[in-house]
Amino acid sequence: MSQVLVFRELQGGLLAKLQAVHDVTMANPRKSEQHAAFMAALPTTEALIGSSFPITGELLDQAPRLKVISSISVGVDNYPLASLAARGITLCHTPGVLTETTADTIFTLVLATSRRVLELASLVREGRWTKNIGEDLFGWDVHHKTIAILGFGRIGQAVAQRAALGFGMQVLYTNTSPIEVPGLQGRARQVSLPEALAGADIVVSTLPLTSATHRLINDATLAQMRAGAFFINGSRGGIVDEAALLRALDSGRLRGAGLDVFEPEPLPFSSPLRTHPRVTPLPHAGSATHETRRAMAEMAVANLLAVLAGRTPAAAYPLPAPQP
Ligand code: 8YV
Repeated sequence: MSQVLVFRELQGGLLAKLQAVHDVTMANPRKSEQHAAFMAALPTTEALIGSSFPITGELLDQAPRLKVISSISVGVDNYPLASLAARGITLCHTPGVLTETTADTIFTLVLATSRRVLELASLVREGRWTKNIGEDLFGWDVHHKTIAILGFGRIGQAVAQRAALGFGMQVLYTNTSPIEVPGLQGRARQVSLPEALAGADIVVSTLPLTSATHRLINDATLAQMRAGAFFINGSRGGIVDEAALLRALDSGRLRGAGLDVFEPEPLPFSSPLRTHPRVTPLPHAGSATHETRRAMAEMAVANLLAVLAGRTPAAAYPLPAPQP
């Protein structure tokens, strides 16, 4: 029996599955009333499971018995990878199970932003639809346009399939190497970042947040985008310099932005992005369907149980080799 600390709520049944074999403490440190309990449990904790909370090297210093972190997420930017490697702590995550759902969300933002869905819905809901809509409310076509996908992992490839096979779009993508995606032969082309930015009507980020991608979307890269382009962020808020994005939107250089992620999150009430007329905002809902979040939690629990039982988990994240 191991000491397990659950730091994000688990759907019914999954907590009981952990409690059947381990000594489980539930404390979500993002909730002020539970933060002290989270910190108090760390010294004896052997396993962590949860998401959406930064586990720092300083926190790891408080958890000398920690063997494994099972993240209910595919992204691992909330974890100090080098510190985990140095301490021999296993990190598990949940790739694959959220790919299609997150790609659906991203393409929802592509369509909603290009076709100005929020503005049109507000017209109806606020009782302002009193005549046929005019050019001032027209959107822009998505079908058969060119989309650039920054980052071509599972989610980027799933977005490409939706774009090319569903909407007849030309796909440009950036990646460390060319990738053949089923059904996309000849419809998707690997290009450099400048070529992607200059060549697309719609630029989509599915990039992980790393030191190399932090603030990648900034004044300089936004200036490389086509005038009238759209930018969609379905990965991490830290990839965008939000002040630069606002400048590009206010100048009209960008026709619109669809944003599922921000920095920080939740998006502060004071942020101009919250109400900007050219922005379609979502609350980090990429994987937020009943089916997918259940599948993610089930995978994370299975990963944790496997590691604690001395078995190989389905999805251990490949940590960098410990530095000498
Ligand atoms: C997570 C995410 O589902 O998987 C990720 O990396 O960003 C989200 O889709 C979220 O952190 C809740 O677990």
